[in-house]
Amino acid sequence: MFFILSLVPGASMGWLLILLTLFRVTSCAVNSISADQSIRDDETIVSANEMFELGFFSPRNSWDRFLGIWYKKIGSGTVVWVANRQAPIANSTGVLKLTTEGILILSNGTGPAVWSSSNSSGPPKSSPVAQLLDSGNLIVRDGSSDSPENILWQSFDHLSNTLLEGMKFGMNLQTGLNRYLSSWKSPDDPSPGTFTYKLDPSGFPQLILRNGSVVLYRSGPWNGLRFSGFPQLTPNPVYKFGFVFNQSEVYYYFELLNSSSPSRLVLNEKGIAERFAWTDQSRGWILYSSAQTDDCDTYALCGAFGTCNIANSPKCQCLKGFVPKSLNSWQVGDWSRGCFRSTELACPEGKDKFMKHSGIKLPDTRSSWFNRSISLAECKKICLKNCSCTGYATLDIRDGSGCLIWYGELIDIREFNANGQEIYVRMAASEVDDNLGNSGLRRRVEIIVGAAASILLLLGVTYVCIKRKRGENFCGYGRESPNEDLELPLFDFSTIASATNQFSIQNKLGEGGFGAVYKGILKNGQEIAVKRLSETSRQGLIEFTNEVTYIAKLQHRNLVKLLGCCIEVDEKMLVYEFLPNKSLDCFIFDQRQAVLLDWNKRFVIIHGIAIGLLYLHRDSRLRIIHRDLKAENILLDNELNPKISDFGLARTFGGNETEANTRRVMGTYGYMSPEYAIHGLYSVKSDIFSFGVLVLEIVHGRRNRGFSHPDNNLTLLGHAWTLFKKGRPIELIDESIKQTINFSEVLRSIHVALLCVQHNPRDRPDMSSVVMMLGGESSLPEPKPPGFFSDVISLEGNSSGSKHAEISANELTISFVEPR
Ligand SMILES: *[C@@H]1O[C@H](CO)[C@@H](O)[C@H](O)[C@H]1NC(C)=O
Ligand SMILES: *[C@@H]1O[C@H](CO)[C@@H](O)[C@H](O)[C@H]1NC(C)=O
Ligand SMILES: *[C@@H]1O[C@H](CO)[C@@H](O)[C@H](O)[C@H]1NC(C)=O
Ligand SMILES: *[C@@H]1O[C@H](CO)[C@@H](O)[C@H](O)[C@H]1NC(C)=O
Ligand SMILES: *[C@@H]1O[C@H](CO)[C@@H](O)[C@H](O)[C@H]1NC(C)=O
Ligand SMILES: *[C@@H]1O[C@H](CO)[C@@H](O)[C@H](O)[C@H]1NC(C)=O
Ligand SMILES: *[C@@H]1O[C@H](CO)[C@@H](O)[C@H](O)[C@H]1NC(C)=O
Ligand SMILES: *[C@@H]1O[C@H](CO)[C@@H](O)[C@H](O)[C@H]1NC(C)=O
Ligand SMILES: *[C@@H]1O[C@H](CO)[C@@H](O)[C@H](O)[C@H]1NC(C)=O
Ligand SMILES: *[C@@H]1O[C@H](CO)[C@@H](O)[C@H](O)[C@H]1NC(C)=O
Ligand SMILES: *[C@@H]1O[C@H](CO)[C@@H](O)[C@H](O)[C@H]1NC(C)=O
Ligand SMILES: CC(=O)N[C@H]1CO[C@H](CO)[C@@H](O)[C@@H]1O
Repeated sequence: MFFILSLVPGASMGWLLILLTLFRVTSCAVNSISADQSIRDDETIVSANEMFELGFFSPRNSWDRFLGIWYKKIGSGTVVWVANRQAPIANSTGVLKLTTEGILILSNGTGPAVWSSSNSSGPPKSSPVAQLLDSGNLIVRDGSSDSPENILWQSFDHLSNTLLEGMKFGMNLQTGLNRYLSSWKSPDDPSPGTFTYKLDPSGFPQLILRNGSVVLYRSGPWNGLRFSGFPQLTPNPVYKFGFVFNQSEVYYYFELLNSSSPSRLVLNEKGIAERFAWTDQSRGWILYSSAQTDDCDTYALCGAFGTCNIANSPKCQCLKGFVPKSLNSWQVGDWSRGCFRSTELACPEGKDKFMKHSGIKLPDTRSSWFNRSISLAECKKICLKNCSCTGYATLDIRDGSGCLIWYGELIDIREFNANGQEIYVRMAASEVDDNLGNSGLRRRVEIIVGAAASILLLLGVTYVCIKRKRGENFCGYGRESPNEDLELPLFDFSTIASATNQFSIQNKLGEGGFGAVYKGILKNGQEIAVKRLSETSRQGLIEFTNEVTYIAKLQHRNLVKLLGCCIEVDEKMLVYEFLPNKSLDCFIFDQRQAVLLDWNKRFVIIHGIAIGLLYLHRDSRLRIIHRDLKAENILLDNELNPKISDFGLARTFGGNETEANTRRVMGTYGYMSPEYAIHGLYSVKSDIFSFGVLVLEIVHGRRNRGFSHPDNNLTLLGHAWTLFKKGRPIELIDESIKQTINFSEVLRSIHVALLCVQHNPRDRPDMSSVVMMLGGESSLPEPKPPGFFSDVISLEGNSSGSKHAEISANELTISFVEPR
């Protein structure tokens, strides 16, 4: 290009453009090079369909040059393959050359090869060609067609961190070639990180994700429809998938349903296997699904013969007929030692029986044996004959055919709500009552007991808790129902009273929506925060138990941790970890403190809140709407990382039930979305609205509530939108941190926030898009005017305010009365 420019020094701009365009057209037409041809740093080749491009690139924040393949037509250059991952080239002098032997050699121009497609140089080939196919596969072929026998080498045999359509994720059993994903070290560095996601051929094959040599996650064996541990893998509008397993090869693959809407599987730098789907230019890539969704996906979390259920607390339980090996560590949440049989097997006598467990992820198959033509009945017989056999299952759940047998300990079992499968576990005959021992039946009993427990819960938690307390030191309801058994430590009133210095005023941290919060120090020195619910508090028993139930089940870096509770006659208290740096409002709305949170920290906080909220909305499996997100409810830890607190108003919503109507409008003015404040309609999109308000407050350093711009009476939202539209968004930034801003991050935050506070819930992005947009991975749509644009919100009440409330919004007076 520069060459052409220098040829036509006097040419007008129009001519230049034409010349450049011509040059581009001709250079783009190339999708291959032949022997002795090369690609320099400023050159690329492009697949015939223009979907993929091969050339040199630098990761962000880096000068290093790598040879790679990326999406050209879409996706702003998302890299899918890298050649010289471990040997970057320092200067823009790199050259990729195809030798007459059909070997690709990459060098820095003068030095030796930094990467090559093969070490052994065979005899010269007749007409070797390196070509970038429409699939994104870089092949070296000798011959005119790309039929398999002509292919000398292909990039699809050497995966980086991305699985594309047409790649085989697995093993060629004849050559031993195992194609696996390995993570980048960081987003800025494509060299191999510690994480790998690889087909393991021992026993019945499964995919195993490791950190170095440590197993982090296991897909489970293929069961005819999907991987046993990946229930989300179901027919979907984006891709078809399958698993090939015969004498010559074993691999997973997928096919796009619409080639203009690509999808890719990526092993990211944090060791999570994520699938992305392309939407359109404005929304870009979205996170479509993730192999690991919650703690129960952690390999062997519950140890041998333990089973994990994310809806239970604690998550881990022993399989029926098994008890914890170490009761002490089990009770403090270290389940790794697992469980052992209550009654030993009587193996050689052949009297053992099997207990059926349903709805589970099959245990680790590395110590398994299988045969596809053996029926389940024969499978049972084979298992009985060998004393080290511990369980069996069918291989293919579509027709119940085949036999899969485990030897030794059963490891890494979890329970699913849907799409789980069955396993038969060997037990001593006395443990299996032929009529009742069947766990399907047990399940039904549990459901009935569970329902009864819920009713009990409504009738009077206090009673149950106090009654329980005499026996064991746990706070929960209805021991019969494991699903509702929280097993949270129950604190004595006297313990808490002495820890908080008899709830002295010096220990008081503040007044929350439902009562006072105190700092306390337990005898062992641990600092705690105690939320003492006032007797007159509107948080009744129902809200209280809601909060306890929800928080106890949630564990996330960006959520505050509940340590226990205390329920005594007239007292209800929650005990949390103590976070020394108070809540976000103490910083951003306080002139003196504001400088302590420079832009960098604020951006970390915005991101952290987004991640926490994403977890609540999507990842926690419980799917929770917070309903009262505000600066006061964001606590900061020692490193000023945000932690979302106060789930008293949280509600779970099922997979389908994404919107609900409530007659009890609660929450805090200034953060409530229009449809919630006015119609009592809440959904995840109400939280998104609150999140948008919060981000604008973090940027601007003033509350939305009570904000009225002197010039035009606009709300903070209206003011922000107006500035944004005028191209002056930077004027929104808090004076005290102006020196520290990163322009592109500020702009992006404001832009995303404005999208979040759109009037129509449908126009607001969901949390996963928000996270992606904040990460700067996609272009953003133009925001329309926000909800509550120019209203004067006249009401100063909040969630603890009067029962009768009035707000005036958009010259409309709405009143709502709380039902009795
Ligand atoms: C190439 O990079 C090295 C190290 O970064 C530098 O010392 C050298 O001057 C560069 N050479 C050229 C030709 O740019
Ligand atoms: C190429 O690499 C060699 C050896 O690694 C080095 O000596 C030389 O300076 C490099 N050349 C450029 C242009 O970077
Ligand atoms: C080439 O040889 C090096 C060192 O002997 C080895 O690490 C590398 O894997 C080989 N590459 C290929 C493509 O066989
Ligand atoms: C992976 O292993 C490294 C080193 O062993 C460790 O520092 C890191 O925390 C591990 N990461 C995960 C996600 O397990
Ligand atoms: C294995 O399956 C693949 C894909 O269906 C097929 O191409 C191949 O011929 C099969 N090999 C054998 C030995 O059955
Ligand atoms: C495929 O996707 C493109 C772009 O997203 C869309 O325009 C087209 O209608 C889709 N085709 C089919 C058959 O769904
Ligand atoms: C599977 O079982 C069948 C029938 O018992 C037998 O003929 C076959 O050899 C077995 N296959 C393997 C691999 O053990
Ligand atoms: C039981 O199975 C194990 C593991 O496959 C095997 O090593 C052992 O020989 C078998 N024992 C008998 C008696 O078949
Ligand atoms: C969820 O919604 C889909 C489509 O609206 C419907 O077919 C399905 O039955 C619903 N599932 C449940 C559990 O309500
Ligand atoms: C702003 O509101 C005040 C009080 O409601 C009113 O007097 C004033 O005229 C308004 N200003 C504008 C510019 O609308
Ligand atoms: C600003 O933020 C963007 C996105 O996070 C980052 O790529 C860039 O390096 C930052 N710039 C500065 C000067 O820190
Ligand atoms: C900004 C700020 O207040 N930081 C404090 C957070 O908490 C730690 C531990 O108490 C203090 O050392 C910091 O000064």
